[in-house]
Amino acid sequence: MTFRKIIALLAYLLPLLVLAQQKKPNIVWIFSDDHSYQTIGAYGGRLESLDPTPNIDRLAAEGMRFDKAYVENSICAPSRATLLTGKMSHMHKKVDNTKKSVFDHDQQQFQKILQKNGYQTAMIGKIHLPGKMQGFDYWEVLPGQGKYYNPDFITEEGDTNYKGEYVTDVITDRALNWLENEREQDKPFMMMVHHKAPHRNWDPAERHMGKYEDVEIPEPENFLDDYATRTTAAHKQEMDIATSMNLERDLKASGDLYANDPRFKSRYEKIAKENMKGEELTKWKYQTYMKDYLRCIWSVDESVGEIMKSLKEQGIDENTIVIYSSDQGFYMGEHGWFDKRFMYEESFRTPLIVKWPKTVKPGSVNTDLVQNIDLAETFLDLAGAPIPEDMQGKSIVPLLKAETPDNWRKSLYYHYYEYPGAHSVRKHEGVANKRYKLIRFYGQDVPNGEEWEFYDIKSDPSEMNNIYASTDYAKSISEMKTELIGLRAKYGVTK
Ligand code: SGN
Ligand code: CA
Repeated sequence: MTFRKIIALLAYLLPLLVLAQQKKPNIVWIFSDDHSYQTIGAYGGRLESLDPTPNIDRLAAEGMRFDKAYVENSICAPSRATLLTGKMSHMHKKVDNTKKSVFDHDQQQFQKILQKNGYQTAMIGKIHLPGKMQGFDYWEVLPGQGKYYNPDFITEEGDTNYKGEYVTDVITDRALNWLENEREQDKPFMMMVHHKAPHRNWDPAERHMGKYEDVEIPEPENFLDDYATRTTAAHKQEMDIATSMNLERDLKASGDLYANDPRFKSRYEKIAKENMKGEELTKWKYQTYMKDYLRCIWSVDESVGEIMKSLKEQGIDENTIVIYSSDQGFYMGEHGWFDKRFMYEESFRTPLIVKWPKTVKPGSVNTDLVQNIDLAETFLDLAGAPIPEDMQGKSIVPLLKAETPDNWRKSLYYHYYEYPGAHSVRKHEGVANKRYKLIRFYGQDVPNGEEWEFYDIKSDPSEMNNIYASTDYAKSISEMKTELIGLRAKYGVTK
């Protein structure tokens, strides 16, 4: 080939290569802390009529809603470490929220691989993994849990304080600033917008205080659960609304902390005036908790709307995949609880919604078993980047294309480690498929060192009936035990 021809060929190929590079989809991953699927309108259920999330619902209407998305350890820092590494807690080693387990930032994480494969990466908001972030061109994160008001943020360069501002709004503004002004326009990107809300103590933005004021929030059917069939763990937890939720910090209705805050004046008056007790007080606590939680969600939902609007205005919405998910589920009064940690459905399960223009069928619903170990590989797959062998999930890209492989997983492994700890939930592991769930509580403060529960999710979706002792189910229980042993081996669980 002559020199001239080579030049001509290059002149022809180069723009195509640039075009191919640009065609790689952008990914915007909006995430929240402790957002239950029960409080997303698109998921239906008893709270749907409150219309809690119009923008997230729009995302679901334009994308795919995953109805069987789960975590492998229903707690914050481990879940985030799993999302970054694509590995189970015992593999990335951040098994609980305590300082005893440390997340080593030097380890492999999906964003580092994306970066090496031509993606710009940004992380804004809550990450809950102490230490400097790696693999991000831009990062601005909350220290630890962060604060709702006057939040501090940490960047590569140092700390910033946002005086007088509300955390969800700061995260949204910083994300929009990066999206509109800071990123390199000609490169594909992955932007993570990870909100603090609606984490405890559910402190809403001033502008949302009027929402739900005169509304009666429906209670779950098992609000007054007495745990009759359950083992020790459910009886001994410290996450029930009746006794573990406090009037001061959680409900902002007594004590000094919020005494001069006009947002909560009427609550203080009610608590001081009416001598509420027993069931009446528990029900009032539930109403107040739910309203504050839903008000916090409202800011997150606005954030989703603003980011979607910005993508459209920049003309990049068609080539941008938008994902909404959370670090795990949360109890909205089911079993009388708030918080998470247990392998029961409300906290084991988590929201997952994906909009992918021209690929995902708008308004579609997927019911395959997916887990938080899958997202890292999914991001790499979407970016056409290599997927390391030692990641433990599976890319959900085929599911997004409505092409679930025949050998897709039929069961999920779960393991919770933080005991003794906040809310006193005993250590447990378990296995679930679409029909049954087997849970083994073990270790400290579990009688005889081990207690089992078994649920038929089909006939008992609220998990009120532990049928581990039932001879009718002996065969299924034994099969699930075998499955548990198999999953432990598959994922390399040794403890
Ligand atoms: C804090 C909360 C707990 C919550 C943990 C973990 N208490 O300790 O209710 O379970 O965080 O949450 S608080 O009174 O300080 O808010 S997580 O999202 O980080 O896992
Ligand atoms: Ca959390």
